[in-house]
Amino acid sequence: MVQKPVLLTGASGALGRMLARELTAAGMTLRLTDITPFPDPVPEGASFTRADLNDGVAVARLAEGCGAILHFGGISVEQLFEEILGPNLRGLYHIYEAARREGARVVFASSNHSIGFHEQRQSLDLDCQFRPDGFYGLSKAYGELMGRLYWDKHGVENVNLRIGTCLPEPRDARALSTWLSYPDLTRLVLACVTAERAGHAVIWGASANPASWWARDHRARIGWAPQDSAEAFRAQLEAVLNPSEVGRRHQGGAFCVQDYTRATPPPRDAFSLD
Ligand code: 15L
Repeated sequence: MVQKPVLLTGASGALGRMLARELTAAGMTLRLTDITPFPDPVPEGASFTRADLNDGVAVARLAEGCGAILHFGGISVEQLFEEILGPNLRGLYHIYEAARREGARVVFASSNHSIGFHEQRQSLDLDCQFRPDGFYGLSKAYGELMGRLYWDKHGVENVNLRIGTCLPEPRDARALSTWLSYPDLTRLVLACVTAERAGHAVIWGASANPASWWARDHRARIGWAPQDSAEAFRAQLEAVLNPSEVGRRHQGGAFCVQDYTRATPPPRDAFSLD
């Protein structure tokens, strides 16, 4: 699978730029794409094509001959439904149709915001209920279920990375649980592309943080174990808390607070009344 080119969407975003650099350095041949121009010199071993995920023909063309699609494109923060709809829902369908045609594996940048309304004091397995904390998180749950459908119906392999907080360094108390270092993400993506078999897999995208809320996923199948940890930042970060009670209570943090209109907190157990 590694010998074939790999398509990377969202290449001009922070994670896309970092992956473009690191994956080509690791010997991968990349086709980079984004709706915005690539801001860096295109690394050796890569090419860049500007394209809109709404354009199914362009996505299909870009994926021709690819062994894997790293789907990091689309809106990456909470937005109005109409803004999310094109890139994150229709765009994802174009990615999966292209993968189906090419027999390519999809590595999907999902997010902890697909489960963001679970409380921070809860510990979750990969088969916990989706509890999206906005339209963005809902689009990530949809993306994971799209992967479920295309594996069950068409045998399209996919690995869904429920990414926590992927930054060069953690910046607040919540990230002591959610941080994913850049090197851990790079190793994770490499493992997803090179793993012999993936099926439909879900992996919590977080470093080896002792304060993690997340356990039990498909990392062994992919052959990945995180090596970094946010714990070294504890002293400087444990007092950096979200100003809102809603943000401190739930795993999605600040995303839960946006457009929140309930008078009382949602139930801790997904299906209970209070
Ligand atoms: C995400 O999914 C976002 O793309 C990113 O901007 C962060 O906010 C991250 O989650 C997080 O939860 O920290």
